[in-house]
Amino acid sequence: MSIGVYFVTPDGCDDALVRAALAGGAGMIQLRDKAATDAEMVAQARRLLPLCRAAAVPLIVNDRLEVALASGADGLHIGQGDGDPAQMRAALGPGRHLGLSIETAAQLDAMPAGAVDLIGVGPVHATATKPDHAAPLGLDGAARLIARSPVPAVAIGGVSTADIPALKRAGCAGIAVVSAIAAAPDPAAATRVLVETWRTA
Ligand code: TZP
Ligand code: MG
Repeated sequence: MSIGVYFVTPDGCDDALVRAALAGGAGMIQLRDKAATDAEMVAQARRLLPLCRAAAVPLIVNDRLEVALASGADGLHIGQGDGDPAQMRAALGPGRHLGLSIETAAQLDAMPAGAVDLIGVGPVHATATKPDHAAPLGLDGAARLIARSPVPAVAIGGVSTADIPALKRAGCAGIAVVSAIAAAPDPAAATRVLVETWRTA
């Protein structure tokens, strides 16, 4: 699996930001919004799905199984506190993607076989985007988890272009970012730089 640049939305994300990430070549989009209601997330996912489909890019919903199912999104991404991956896998049904956040080797060892398509390994660095994040792994710690993973992995948490060569060498399927795109003055251009850096690393 090659994803390249996986854009994870900030809370209250404007659709235009997702359009920009798609225009810049993002390979996967995750709709993550800790503040929105389920109904708002379903509505936004339904608006974004045709854009993602036109770009042949999967749209994944963070945390909320019901939103993923009601919107017809391509999958779900859950954290360690969001339920049993095997149950989520069964509830999602065949053909939908399931992602899981992994912060430690113990969590990776506890991951049920066959349930998860992709892990998000992190945080690589401390980040203000997720105030309750676990201890940062650093590039070496992230690389060790990526090497041990039975499924493809993306690295997340304060990731920037400077991290890309080491993460690609570690065997990542891609990098997952919020701020590197969302906080950039030109999000489409920032995505393009990340994609190109990934491609040539
Ligand atoms: N999970 C671990 S770190 C993180 C998430 C959702 C936030 C990543 O955001 P940023 O701005 O790319 O550091
Ligand atoms: Mg979660």
